Amino acid sequence: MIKLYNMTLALNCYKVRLLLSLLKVPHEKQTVDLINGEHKSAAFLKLNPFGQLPVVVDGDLVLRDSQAILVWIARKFGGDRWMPQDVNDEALVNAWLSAAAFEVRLGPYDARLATLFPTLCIDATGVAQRSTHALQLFNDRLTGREWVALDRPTVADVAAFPGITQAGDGGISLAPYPAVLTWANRMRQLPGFVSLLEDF
Ligand SMILES: N[C@@H](CCC(=O)N[C@@H](CS)C(=O)NCC(=O)O)C(=O)O
Repeated sequence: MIKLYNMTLALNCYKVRLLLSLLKVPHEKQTVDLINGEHKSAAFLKLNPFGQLPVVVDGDLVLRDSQAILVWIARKFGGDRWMPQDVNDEALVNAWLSAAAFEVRLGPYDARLATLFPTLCIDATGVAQRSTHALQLFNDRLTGREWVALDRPTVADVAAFPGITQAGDGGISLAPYPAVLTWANRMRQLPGFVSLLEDF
């Protein structure tokens, strides 16, 4: 069975839990105490030399990085519905996965870290401006369309959802971004959706 090294409040872990739940993939979770530095212990660094969550283990496969994990789960358990095989569609999904890992990470995700877990935030300078930049890009993209990358939900939506929707934890309001708010509610209607704090 797949094992997810996890911390409930860590948004990169939530991305993975969300897709596991949407695809109803059986798995077990092992909590890693990020707050007290367990992710920098020798035992954990053997698993992931980057010293970060999430990590997924499935037999011989040890996989880090939430985007890579989403793609792997999508392909292995969801066919090409959540991660398309078509080369153009795949490229679009990859482009928005990168936006989740970069613009969202440096904006609302880091704004939240700076507020809730200051010791885990590498550089909080300019997070407000970077949040505006990231959220405006997503709002523009989602204006007149239902999903981030394609005309159906993909891993790009799953990757973007946690950092964007928890922006309020970092004092960033989503009110100026109506298309983002509508998309977030659409995500919440997906069968199998779980919220950040939901145990399943
Ligand atoms: N690119 C990685 C980033 C992982 C990451 O930043 N994880 C956070 C938890 S959400 C972490 O482990 N932070 C502790 C650290 O970087 O020391 C991913 O997308 O999984």
